[in-house]
Amino acid sequence: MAERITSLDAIEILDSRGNPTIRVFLSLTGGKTVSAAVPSGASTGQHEAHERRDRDASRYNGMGVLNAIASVRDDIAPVLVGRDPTDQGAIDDRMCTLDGTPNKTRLGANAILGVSMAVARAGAFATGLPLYRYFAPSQSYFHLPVPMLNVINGGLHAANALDFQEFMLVPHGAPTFAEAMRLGSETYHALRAILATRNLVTAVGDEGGFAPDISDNSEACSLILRAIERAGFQPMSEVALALDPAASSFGSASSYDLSKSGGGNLGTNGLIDLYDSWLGRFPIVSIEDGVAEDDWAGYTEMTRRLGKRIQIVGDDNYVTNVKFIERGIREKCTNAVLIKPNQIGTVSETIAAIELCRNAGWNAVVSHRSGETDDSFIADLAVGLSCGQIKSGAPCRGERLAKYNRLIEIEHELGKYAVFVSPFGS
Ligand code: 2PG
Ligand code: MG
Repeated sequence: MAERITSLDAIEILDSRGNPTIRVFLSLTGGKTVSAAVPSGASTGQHEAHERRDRDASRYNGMGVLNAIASVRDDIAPVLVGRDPTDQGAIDDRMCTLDGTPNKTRLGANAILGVSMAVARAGAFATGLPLYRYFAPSQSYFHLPVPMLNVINGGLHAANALDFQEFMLVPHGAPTFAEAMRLGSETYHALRAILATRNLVTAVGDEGGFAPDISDNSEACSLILRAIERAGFQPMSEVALALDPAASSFGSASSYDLSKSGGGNLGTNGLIDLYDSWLGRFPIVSIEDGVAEDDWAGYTEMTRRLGKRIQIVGDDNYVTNVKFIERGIREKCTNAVLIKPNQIGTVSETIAAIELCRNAGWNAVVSHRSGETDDSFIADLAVGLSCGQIKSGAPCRGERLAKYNRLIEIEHELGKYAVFVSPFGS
């Protein structure tokens, strides 16, 4: 007999920054209970789906999620109990209609996404498939994503003077995902040793990367380049670099303030000139949010100038929303999109965003949030949808490793049906 949803519940748990978030429990007629937990961002795009917080200053500085939990119990559960969990599309649609607002402000995207993820897990269970395979049941070979490991944290993720938020390792010149993680981890440890020798702090930021007290953005790239060499790897062909400046956090439209790092004020073209000059100095293969989310013309210009040489990723400007990605495709703003389920609020809409990228010939990079949980949902999503890239922070801190270790496990389970190919042509 087909499984049906018998109950839905949620509790308030804490994320990796110690802030409340929601974990949803879903039970099925056969007695199985699955759960899912929702992450939370710091450098959020302004059009992201609404994260419902209580704003009750007497609890968790207003960040409690008891109202989102009430959405699950009182609004969503009554309409989903009795439904077939494999009906993901219809269930997600039903929740959106029930919410009735463009940005999921009434029920909260955190409540809706928690349920949507739990429904996907329940659907996978009901069909007897691992989650990644449930997303593509008739597929034999699955692509493991190339990891992007954020090893130096700045911007809103660390208390140093770096304006740029993420300096990532891309260990893509490896035969398997597990080997790529070894390259990444060994480079990470080489970086720690270099920082220690220079008496720089080796404490880590929100995503497990080091947060050294340096202020020169290019010095962060130099340190990583040195670490790649010290670990014994070939810069670029084995281990490359990717950046997420998250430019909305230091600028808007066409004015960028790099004074924190001593870089002065730059216009859009000046900022693109800076990136351009770095391409000659560092083995960079990808830049995300190089300009601010409202600088649509800036994205287009950056892609025109650099898009043949490197991957240009849009995050804050697209917020995993097909409406904005369609605009990006029309205006040739980027050639890749960052995919974060909680920016849009349902699994179905997340998949629609990935499929839109694929149809446009663009890359889709699945991503964690800076505030995370031990839920590894995005690992299965990246494999099931053959996304080819994932960013989940440094190879350090449990909530980051939950995703990478899940990928190692999936690769092991797939055996010869696991494919690891670099989108950066190594
Ligand atoms: C980003 C993310 C994840 P946050 O900007 O890409 O690294 O950060 O979750 O804070 O938005
Ligand atoms: Mg980003």
